[in-house]
Amino acid sequence: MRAFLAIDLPEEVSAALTRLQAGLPVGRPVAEENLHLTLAFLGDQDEVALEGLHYELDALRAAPFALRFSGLGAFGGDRPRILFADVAPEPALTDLHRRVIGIARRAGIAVPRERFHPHVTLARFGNGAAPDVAARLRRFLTEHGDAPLPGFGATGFGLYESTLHPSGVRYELLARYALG
Ligand code: 3AM
Repeated sequence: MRAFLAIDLPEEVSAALTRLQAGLPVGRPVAEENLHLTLAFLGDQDEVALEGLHYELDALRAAPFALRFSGLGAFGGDRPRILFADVAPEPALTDLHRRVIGIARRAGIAVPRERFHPHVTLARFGNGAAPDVAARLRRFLTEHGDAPLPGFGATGFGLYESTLHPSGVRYELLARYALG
């Protein structure tokens, strides 16, 4: 199953992000219940590997920490693929990311070496937005890129299974790990 680890967002944060999405004229918005901050994408894993990982993550001890947003951004350059809310650098988050990647590798999960850019995906544009869509997205970013968003406390993260359905992606929480 396709799995990933993500920090959950408090309801007031998801609600604020959803209000922001409502003004977006282009792209496929991420459903409110699917908004999350990916800590690590684990790819396709069998149950045995995930059970081993779960056992190790359950034993992880880390303190909760505060996070805040630092504006909106897009991945994909001239042909944007993703609109996201940027998460301001936070050493405790970087450290947690590093630790869960280490734990996953020790559990036999080959996590790709990618730079960790903490973000919450707000909308997707497929393989790359066409020029007119990209222009409307740029206008949205100019107008709303600095919109204030509530900060929040990261108090835990979840192990999720991601499945694709004709109606869209569905995330199922498999396990939750509390911080502190
Ligand atoms: O929503 P975000 O951007 O946080 O993009 C996928 C999503 O991240 C990412 O994992 C999260 C849960 O699906 N993802 C999906 N496939 C991926 C891949 N092959 C991937 N990340 C890296 N490599």
